[in-house]
This record gives sequence, C-alpha cells and structure tokens, in this order.
Amino acid sequence: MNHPTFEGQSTIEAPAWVKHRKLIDWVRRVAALTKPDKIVWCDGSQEEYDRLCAQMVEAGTLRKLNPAKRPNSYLAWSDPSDVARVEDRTFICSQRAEDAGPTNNWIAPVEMRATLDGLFDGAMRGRTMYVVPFSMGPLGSPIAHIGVELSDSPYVVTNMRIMTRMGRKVYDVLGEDGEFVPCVHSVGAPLAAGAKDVPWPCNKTKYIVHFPESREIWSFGSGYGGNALLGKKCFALRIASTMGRDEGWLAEHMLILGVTSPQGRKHHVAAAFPSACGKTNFAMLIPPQGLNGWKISTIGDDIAWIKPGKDGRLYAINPEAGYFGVAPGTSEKTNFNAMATLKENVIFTNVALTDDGDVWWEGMTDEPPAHLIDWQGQDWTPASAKQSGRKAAHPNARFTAPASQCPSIDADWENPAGVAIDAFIFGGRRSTTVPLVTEARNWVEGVYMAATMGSETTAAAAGQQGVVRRDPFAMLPFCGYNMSDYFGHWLKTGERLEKLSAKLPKIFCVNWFRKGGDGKFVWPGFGENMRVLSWMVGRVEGTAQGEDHAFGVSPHYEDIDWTGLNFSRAQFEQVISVDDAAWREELALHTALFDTLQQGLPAALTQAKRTLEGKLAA
Ligand code: SAT
Ligand code: MN
Repeated sequence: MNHPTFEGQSTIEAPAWVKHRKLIDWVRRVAALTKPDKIVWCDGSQEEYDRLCAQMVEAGTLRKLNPAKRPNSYLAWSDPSDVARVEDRTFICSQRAEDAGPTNNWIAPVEMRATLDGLFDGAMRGRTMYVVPFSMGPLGSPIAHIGVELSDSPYVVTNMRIMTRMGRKVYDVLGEDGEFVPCVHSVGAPLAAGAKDVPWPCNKTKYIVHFPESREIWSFGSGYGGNALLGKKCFALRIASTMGRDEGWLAEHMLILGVTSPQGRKHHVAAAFPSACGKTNFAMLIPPQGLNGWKISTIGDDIAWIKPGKDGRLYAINPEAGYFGVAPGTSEKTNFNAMATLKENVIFTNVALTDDGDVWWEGMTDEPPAHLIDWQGQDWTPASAKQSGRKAAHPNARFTAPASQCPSIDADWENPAGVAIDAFIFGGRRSTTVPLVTEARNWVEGVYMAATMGSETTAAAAGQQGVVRRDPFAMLPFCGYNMSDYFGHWLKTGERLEKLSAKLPKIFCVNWFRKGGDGKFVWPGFGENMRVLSWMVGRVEGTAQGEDHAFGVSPHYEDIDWTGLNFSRAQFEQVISVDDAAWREELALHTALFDTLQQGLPAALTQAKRTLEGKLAA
C-alpha cells in the first residue's frame, strides 16, 4: 500500500477523540483507494473554518468580500460546467432494478462498484482528504441521524460546516459503534506532483451514486451543491427516504414553518415545492400590510424529517443547520428575512462581484450597479448585458448561510422532539390549469394531488428549463426508491395515524405561478401568500368556508382576507378557476404518469383518478 504522508494534526492515525473502530478502518480503506497526500480529521472549529477559507483564497477558489460590507463572507465561482445538480448522472443502485423504480437511473451494484473502484483509484492524489463528521438534525435528537463525508474539497468542508452540525461533538454521539451513513466525495481531479491547481477542480465525468441497502453514497466529478454536499439531497432525501420506508417515517423535500394567528394560536405547516420554486421565500414570509396580526416563524427551508409520535401526530425536524438558497430574485422586497440572514458569515457561489467588494445578483436591487465582475469573471455593465443577454449571476447562484442568523427563526427550530405538523402543502410552478389553492377532502385525495403534481423545470438542475414534468411530492429527483412504493408508504402512514388519532394533517395543493394572457404572473405571491395560508389555517381550525369542485375544495373570493390588497374578483377568478377542458388534458398526463408507475401503484390512487374523471365528465 502506498502510504499517504502526514504533517501537523493531519494523520492516518485518528485523533484520540475518534473512538469508532469501523469508522477508522473505513477511512483507511478509502484513503488506500483514493491515495490522498494528507488526511485531515475535521473538528468543526472556527479556527479550522478560517484556515480552510484562507487556503481557498490563496488557491483562487474563494474571494474574501469587503469586511466592511459583508463581514466574514466569501465568493466562489465554479467551473461553468459545474453549476447545478446532474440528474442524469444520479444513480440509485439497489440490488433489484424494480426497487429503484422507473423514475431513477439504476445500475447493478456490482457493476457500479467496479466503475467507482476505477474512478476513485488515485482520485485524490495531490490533494487532502477531509474527514467530515456531521449530524443531520440536532445532535442526539431521536429524529436525527449521523453521516461522515470523506471529501477532497475544502469548499465542501466549509459549506458542510454551515449546512449541518459538523465537528467533534458528532463523535461523542457516535461513540465506539454508533451508526453513520458513509459518504465519499471526490472532485475527480488528481494533481500531478508539482502541478498547479485550478480554482474549481472538477471532472467532465460525473457520478452521484447511492446504495440504499448498505446506505452508502459515492460522488465523483462535481464540487457543486447537491452533487457534493452529501448530507443534503443524497443523504437527507435519497438515503433517508429509504430509511423512512424501512423504519416507518418520512424524509421529505419540504420547508417547515410556524404560523401564529392574531388570536395567538400556533400551527405548523410543511410544504413541498420543487427546487427553485420559492421554498426559502415561503419559509421566511413576512405577512403583508393588512394582515399584521399574523406571524410566520421559520423551522426549515428545504428538507423535513418527519416521525410519527405515540399520540398519532407527525413530528418534524429540519435536519439542516443552514440555507443553501437561490440568490437571484432575492431582495429586501421579496425576502427581507433572507437578506438579513445574508449580512455576514456567508459563502456565495456564482453571484457577481461589485467594485466595492460586495455581491450582486439579478433582482437584488431595481437598478443594477454600473459595473460588475460577473460569475464567469468577466466585466459586466447593464449596457453589455442588454447587448449580450449575459446574466451577472448564474440563475442557480446560491448562498450558504447559517440558519441561526435568520430573524424569523422559530424558537423550536432546534427542538430535538420536532414540531407537530397540522397541514401539508404541495405546490408546483404552473402557468395554467392548477388553482391557487385546493384542499384535499381526505388523505387519499391529498396523496393523489401530491403524486400527480406537475411543475415547470428550473435552473436548479442541468437540462432544459420551463417544460412541465410530473414531479410527485417534489421528490422526483430525490426519492431513493420505487416511486409507487413511496406513494404506498404515504398511504400506509395515513392509515397508521388514523388508528391512533382522529385528526390527520390536512393536505393542500397550491400554485402561485398562474399567468395571464399577457404572460405575467396574476398572483402577486411572496408576502401575499399569507392570505392563502391564513385560509388554510381557517380550514384546519374549521372556521373558513370553501367551495367543493371536482379537484377538491377552494375558497370563494369572500373567503380570503383582502385587507390592504387590491385584487379584483376577476383577477381571483383567473387564478382559482378550474377549466374542465384543461383538466381533461391534465388528467391525460396523470394517466401517462400512472402508466409509467404501473408496477406497484396503489389501487387507491387509480381509484382516486377514476373518481376525478367521473366528476369531470358529470
Ligand atoms: O443543489 S441542491 O440540490 O442542493 C439545491 C436544490 O436543487 O434544491
Ligand atoms: Mn431543494
């Protein structure tokens, strides 16, 4: 074996605070395969974070922003080819193809292991391998789980420190034989001796691989977001969804918020939207003028882990500790709380640099600065942009910021027991057809709504944008097993809860994105979504009225509180109407989805579709 060399506190010998034999053996095996120059056992300290940031500034990976404008913050520009999740390079390698199901890419585990062995052999040459222990969820919470990521990217280490509870304390929870999800990540760019590194190493070949049975993650070739921060989509959704299936809980692509009524009653809502459809904005919503008595508090903005309690209620935690949010479109007007969260201690990725050492992105201010350096390092002016159409920030540019800095953070956001969920919301980005808000009349109808949800694609994933695709539960890219079995798991969860308690969470379907004949959004969205949310709370409390239609129950114009907003009955009609012809076309798309998911599709959902067809025909 070719032994890596070690210096300072970096050593193949684990530090005294790591007492987990199996973990240490695994680190050794991965090091023997990937052949890094050094191994660093991360402790999660501020000193370590600062040291890594300084190293990355030196290497050109990060730029330190003007401390007077943006204290302790950095800007990274990625390779232009490495800017989003790569869904076609993401694999679920269960033993049997049918367990991955038709919505996932599947390759047999033996074959994939052979490929990975080849790719990872010497992949970390010339680099440092960091050992990054992290807890998804408050340390020691009964809903939390632990992972360890081995990565050759210091960008990953620093982002993981913001996004998770990362560092030494995790080993105290792990002890000598605690369970952890092993995650191996390499940017896939070994360095020859003496060769100069590039600021953002990555590889044209990319593999984001999950082995659900052994609960392992291997990621090769990308340094970006969900491809590389393996605690996020890979662990907290794909692997965790299979853990939830096996253990009777839910891992969902959902924000969690608290909503307190003017009377002081508090409810908790979990809401699923596809990537880049406004989850962060909704989670941090500030009620508009006229609805002043309402208050929103933020528990999470992207992922929810939800476990049934003995009382028959569902308890949710945010497994993350930071926000990896979309920057473009974020402003003091659209998301005041996010802007306040971004004041300091932030890593920005692929936004533009201002002349005074701060950041800017499209939509941050009405007037763009006179001059910028864009995310590709080029001069940018409003005039040059007009001519070339080039954006200053990449549309999927992101901020990584600590959740604790959010002014609307909920007092219970780190409560290890989680918060009891009163309602689920499912939403897609649809310019037509789907009403502003609809309540499911029962659990099965709600699961049907979520299962058949469609959404127009965004820049969060590589590929064509703006095309409607079915995105069941906003989990299409994130469900780690057969989607039909996942629907079955949701149905079973409802049955189980119903036996324990009379009151299941209500399920709603929303669409903020309907457009008028002029191609513009009709619904003002953002803070005004509070009006819809307050109707939903009224439905949960049994006080709000609504109208039954084929698809479910929606509010009349009179059922929404319009105080402070000019929104006419005619405009409301444009966002709430259910057009029978459009719905017949929509149902044909549901049929196409169910054809794809035929194997193992729960009969209750086929029945729900027949009922809906009957209602539309009547
Ligand atoms: O790149 S991430 O997967 O972390 C963000 C997203 O697409 O939701
Ligand atoms: Mn997401």
